[in-house]
Amino acid sequence: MASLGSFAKTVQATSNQTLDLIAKANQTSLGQAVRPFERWLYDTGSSGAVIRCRQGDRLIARLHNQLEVPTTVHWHGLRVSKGMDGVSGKFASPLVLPGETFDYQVPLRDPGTHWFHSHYDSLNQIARGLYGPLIVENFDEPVMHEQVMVLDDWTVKGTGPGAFEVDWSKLEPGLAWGHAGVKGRVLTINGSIQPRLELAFQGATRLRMLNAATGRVFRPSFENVRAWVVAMDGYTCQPFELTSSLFFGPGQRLDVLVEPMDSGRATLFLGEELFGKGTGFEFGLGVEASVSLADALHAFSPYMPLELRPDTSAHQKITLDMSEPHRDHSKGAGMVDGQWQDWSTLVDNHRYWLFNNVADNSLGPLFKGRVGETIEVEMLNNSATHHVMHFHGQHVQIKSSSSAEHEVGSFRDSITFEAWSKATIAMKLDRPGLWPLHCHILGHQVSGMFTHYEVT
Ligand SMILES: [Cu+2]
Repeated sequence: MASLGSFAKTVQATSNQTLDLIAKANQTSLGQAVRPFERWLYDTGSSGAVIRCRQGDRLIARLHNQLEVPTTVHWHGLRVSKGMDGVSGKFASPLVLPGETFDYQVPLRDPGTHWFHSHYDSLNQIARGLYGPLIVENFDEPVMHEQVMVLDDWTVKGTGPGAFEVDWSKLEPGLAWGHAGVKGRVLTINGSIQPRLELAFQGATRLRMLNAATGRVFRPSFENVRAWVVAMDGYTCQPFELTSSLFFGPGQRLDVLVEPMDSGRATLFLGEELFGKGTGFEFGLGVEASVSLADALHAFSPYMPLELRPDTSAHQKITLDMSEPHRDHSKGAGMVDGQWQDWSTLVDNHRYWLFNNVADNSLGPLFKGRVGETIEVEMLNNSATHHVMHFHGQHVQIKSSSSAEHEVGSFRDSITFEAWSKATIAMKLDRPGLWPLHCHILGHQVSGMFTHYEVT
């Protein structure tokens, strides 16, 4: 039976009201195939709501930590000030202990589909459900039927439907971190195996898709709908028709305008690279359309905030090399705390990934720059799996890429790199602080792929 699942309700937040965001445990079910279990959620009056705000407003969110562990909230896709980013320690955002509260001030500069999630023990806390969609409305875009779609996967044990049990042990350090990351066998949309998804008939629906999985790069494709991509990572782009599928990495958002065709059932397939078209999720057609697809598409054009536009010549050029520990390097396999280590020492300590030969940011910032400077980063994926590079603090512009799926000229907060691909990005530094840069395949983040940069 189809269920509304999570994210069926919406709370509208405005500048003059504090929104209570309660992190707590709930008994939940993903559907009949999986036994009920304890899931962690943000409650805003109803558990697991979509937060909607307006561009130009300020979100004031009061986190109440009712969990038994510390936590934080990261505002993914929103350009916040130092201390509000949800990364604790030297990154200056407080760790919110059990029973404590903290007020986050989130300026809503950039419209689009964004999200918020824990950034403390993130692999574990995001896997358990501590995330939610955050939509910043743009008044210039046409009003139409919308469907929020939060994609996730769940690690389970057991022998089959009805007997599956969610299995948190897969989050423990293990070889999955050294490969494609931790991936679950059970896929959900809005927390349900059989979600109720509704399209408008004879007109446009805006799908606001979010990949909240900790390790799975989805390849979404549609059947019996016309589908046009209008935004990636919240940033609107020149609309293009989605005729096959594309890489949709953890942390990323994808806005697609769809219109059902006359024949056949409208279906979204969530596949993976090389594994066919994947699990199908069918749409119902229950809502009358307010705008045609053709008219709706006219209203979308690339969003490029002036203050983020990099200068044509960079003040600094940096290289970021993503690799596994080296088996044949003369000095050693990789560095931790300034020391070269051999391959088995790194792997025994679950250090499976390196940035510029270094695991865990242990040589200090990747670069230091001043506000106003333009930094160019050549990003090389010298490995046989995907990585999703997520920039905190500033957003970046893709300047060139070896991948046909990277829209050159577009702005992003996250970029999915296919195996052995590379891209050059440029960023204009506009907010002081220490800002993380890490892989959003969270098993990679905790096994070496975490660094930072410093803006003064
Ligand atoms: Cu990675």
